[in-house]
Amino acid sequence: VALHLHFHPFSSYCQKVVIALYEAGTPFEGHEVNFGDPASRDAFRALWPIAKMPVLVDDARGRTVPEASIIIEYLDRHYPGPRPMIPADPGLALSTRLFDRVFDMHVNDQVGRIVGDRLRPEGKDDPSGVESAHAALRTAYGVIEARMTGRDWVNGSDFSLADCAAGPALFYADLVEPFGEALPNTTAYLARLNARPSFARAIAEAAYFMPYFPKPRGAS
Ligand SMILES: N[C@@H](CCC(=O)N[C@@H](CS)C(=O)NCC(=O)O)C(=O)O
Repeated sequence: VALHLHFHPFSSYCQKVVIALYEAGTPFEGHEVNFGDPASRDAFRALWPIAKMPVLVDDARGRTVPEASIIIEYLDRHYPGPRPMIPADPGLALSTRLFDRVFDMHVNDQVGRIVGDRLRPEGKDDPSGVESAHAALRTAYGVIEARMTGRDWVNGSDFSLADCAAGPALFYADLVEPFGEALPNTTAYLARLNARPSFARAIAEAAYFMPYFPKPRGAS
């Protein structure tokens, strides 16, 4: 195969790309990055000095592509699936990119702040940072709840880049800041995502790692 994805099955940004690959039925070889192993970490850093997963290497075109959204746009252009992940209509393309940003920056990265704090050494935690991440999540939930009124996917009927971003982001967000009963559209949207074969497969492949999901400080 030409496409090599350097990734980890438990990583939300990696799942985002894996969903797009499964949606298109594009063959690829996965290479698990292990940051705990210096050889794996150094090899990954040599590919992309920023050293954030995922990174796609395309042997056929001689390109190394980092950043989940950029990888999906690259796949859309060179290895297209049955329907584009970024729609041709300019208005819909803009909403797709906007909600891709909302799910990455205002959901996924906020979850990362909360979960990352759980891994900090005793005394180095940041309760006010965690509190502001929870507040940012609640604000983002309001934007998502409004968008998902009367829509199955972010753009209505067609699954897109924004839904690839939404799946892992909302899956983990609901674990750290549960949606509760006030967000029926978001709750139904996550249920649709969970039932989508591409996302269900990505989550099933990560299931073995769930016991390692960091628990809140003080929880046993
Ligand atoms: N903006 C990047 C974010 C990627 C990212 O944060 N990846 C995490 C895993 S979900 C990572 O590699 N973390 C390792 C680290 O921060 O050292 C993208 O969209 O691909």
